[in-house]
Amino acid sequence: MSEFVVHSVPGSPFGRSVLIALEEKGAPYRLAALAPGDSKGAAHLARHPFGRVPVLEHDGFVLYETQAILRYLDRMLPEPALTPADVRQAARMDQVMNISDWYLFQGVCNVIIFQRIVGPQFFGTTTDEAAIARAMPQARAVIAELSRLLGEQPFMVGDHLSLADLQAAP
Ligand SMILES: N[C@@H](CCC(=O)N[C@@H](CS)C(=O)NCC(=O)O)C(=O)O
Repeated sequence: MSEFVVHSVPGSPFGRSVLIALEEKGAPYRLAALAPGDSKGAAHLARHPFGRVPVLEHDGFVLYETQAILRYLDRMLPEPALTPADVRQAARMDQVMNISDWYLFQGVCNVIIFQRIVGPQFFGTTTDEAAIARAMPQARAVIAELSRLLGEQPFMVGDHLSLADLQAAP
């Protein structure tokens, strides 16, 4: 099996989802670390026209978009399976992944984590408390819904780790 290369900024939640998948699969991989801001440089834009991380490189195949990467890895490396065989559990997994993309990251993480951590630490910006306050209602709604779906179980879906956990946990 040839090596998987993950181009990502260390700490990126999307990048971490991919790294967890590779760990779970026991696959040979390496993190090609980018500095914050490098995602908009020419070298990375050649891999990802929208200037985001992560990007996966595998045997000449280049793929971006975290959900696409996670599903590629799960099909390419079938053991252990990270997609439930049960149709309804698989649908629930897809739902959690989209909640994570559309409501948790967009409008919550990209505001609150940027304002509190990424901006001040890497770009020298000051925290916009009003932007955080505006994001809080959506943050509460998303956490409440993910908590409801998780219930008292250790995993988001069924009795096993799935791609839903890999995307929600980071
Ligand atoms: N839809 C993309 C989103 C990836 C994304 O937004 N990654 C963030 C880091 S967690 C990023 O690249 N931010 C850099 C930027 O916005 O310039 C995916 O699923 O891979």
